[in-house]
Amino acid sequence: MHVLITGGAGFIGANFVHQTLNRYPDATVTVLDKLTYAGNRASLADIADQIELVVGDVADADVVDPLVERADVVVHFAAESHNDNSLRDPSPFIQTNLVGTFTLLEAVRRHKVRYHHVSTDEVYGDLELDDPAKFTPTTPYNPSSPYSASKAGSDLLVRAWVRSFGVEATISNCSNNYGPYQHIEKFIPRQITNLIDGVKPRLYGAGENVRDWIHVLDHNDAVWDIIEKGRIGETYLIGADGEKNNKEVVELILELMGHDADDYVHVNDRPGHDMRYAIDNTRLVEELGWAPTFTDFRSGLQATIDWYRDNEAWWRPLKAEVEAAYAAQGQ
Ligand code: NAD
Ligand code: TDX
Repeated sequence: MHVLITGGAGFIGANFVHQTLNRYPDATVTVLDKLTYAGNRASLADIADQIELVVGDVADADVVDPLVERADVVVHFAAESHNDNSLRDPSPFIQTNLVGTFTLLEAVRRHKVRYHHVSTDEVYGDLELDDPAKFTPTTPYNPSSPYSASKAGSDLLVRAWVRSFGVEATISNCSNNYGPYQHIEKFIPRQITNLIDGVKPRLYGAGENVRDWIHVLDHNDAVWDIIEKGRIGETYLIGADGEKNNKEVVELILELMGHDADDYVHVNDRPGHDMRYAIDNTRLVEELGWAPTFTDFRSGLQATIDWYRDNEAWWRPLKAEVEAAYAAQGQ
């Protein structure tokens, strides 16, 4: 089996590349990654001799076409992924997330290659804190930010290419991931690395916003289950019943790192900040038999803290620039 993994030098993609080699030792793996600020060659260093890394843009048809032609399956992770960046400058989100997905879809259509599209629960907008509802595969799309709008648009392109051109595709919409190799611009690794640096964690607004946390390895196991057993044209929601508000998460990080649980600061809120995400994973569990392995958030978070402590060389070069950009926003 020849697998083409886009965005394989990013957080979820790099974990997926490692998991793919464990799950299919005989697979041939090609990674297509532009190595933007979010891509890191070091995330693949230990397996560099077992994969092919092509540095290129998913929106470049000349690069994409020959790679797709020789693949049996394309798993598309590459994206601009950070909401705060999309509020500062939306343009790369449109180019990579929409034009990039369009470019891949045209190539898989031409070469009749199986395609899996990795997306987010943010396409559904947000829920009220007291709403008993969760997102399901039939929840209407209602994205809030340039990031989530670009992901929503890319999902709709996939659906249209399935219906109009018979492309063999599946889509997954997953909740917030945590784990090793996550860029330190994101909430959990930002606070862990702040504390390592003796800086207090930064909570946007009141910190009541709820995210439905899932360990990245559980997300990726579900992606492989969908590729192997999922129904073509279907959307699967991936989540592990991990709802927590941001304040609870910061308090737990502080406690696990040996600080007082209230030793954080409130900073400017994110404009348009989604209040709550929650996933109903019934289809994934009942149809494909998936179950999460990381069911204890506390121990998953402890392992993640240990990873950032043990891998300072991986994140240190990024820290000053990330914090300078946040400081400019009062965050
Ligand atoms: P990330 O920002 O850590 O990594 C993105 C990767 O894509 C980087 O390696 C980057 O270099 C690469 N890339 C960016 N633009 C590219 C381009 N034009 N061509 C080729 N490569 C390009 O992102 P992530 O958190 O690993 O997210 C991966 C995917 O999962 C995204 O599609 C995201 O929308 C989705 N997702 C993320 C989460 C989450 O919690 N992080 C949750 C649900 C879904
Ligand atoms: O310093 C911070 N303080 C803070 O309170 C940061 C960086 C974030 N936050 C809040 C904002 C969110 O409510 O924490 C929550 C999580 O923030 P992010 O890590 O930026 O994630 P989010 O915006 O929820 O989006 C993530 O999950 C869905 C990923 O970045 C997306 O790629 C994915 O689609």
